[in-house]
Amino acid sequence: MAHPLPELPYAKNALEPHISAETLEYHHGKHHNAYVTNLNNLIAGTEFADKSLEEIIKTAPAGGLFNNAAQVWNHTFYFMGLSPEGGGEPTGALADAINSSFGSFAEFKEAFTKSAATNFASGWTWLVKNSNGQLEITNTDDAGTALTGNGTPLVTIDVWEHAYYVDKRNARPAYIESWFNLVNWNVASEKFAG
Ligand code: MN3
Repeated sequence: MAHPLPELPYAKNALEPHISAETLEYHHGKHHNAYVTNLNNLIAGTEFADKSLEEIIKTAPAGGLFNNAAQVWNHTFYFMGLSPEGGGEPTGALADAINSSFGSFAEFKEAFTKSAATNFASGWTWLVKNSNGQLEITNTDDAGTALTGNGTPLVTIDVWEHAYYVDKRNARPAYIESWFNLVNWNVASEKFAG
């Protein structure tokens, strides 16, 4: 069972001016696609060949198979969590949880930005709903994924340099600000409710 490269739910230029079509051509068309190709090559003829992506991530030993599988999942989660109509602030239960956990959306944004800007890795920064229904910000390194952590991941930002170097060069904080203009809080709210 070959794992597909998911189609983006928007045009390559739809996230401009925040994320360029050139970035998406590389980030989705080259990087994400390479993780998919590597994953399919690594599982062919092995015990993992017929497992779901989530099962592979949860059972693979540390190393190439885990790294490529987790990067497929992380990138799909990231791209599906963005929208040309995104940005702004969440509403409803997710907004209440953000206010309860961080004080306000502005305080959440400040804390998330700081965590993503200081994540000393090629990695990911996540907003996660923990088992108490409270929200937490966590960082993972390399291919590390909130899928195997405690709680339910709601949103993520990819802070590998390939996510922003074309558009922002070394200015990761400028990329984080752009990301906040694209977050699909409707998707995050569905995960929060789920
Ligand atoms: Mn990436």
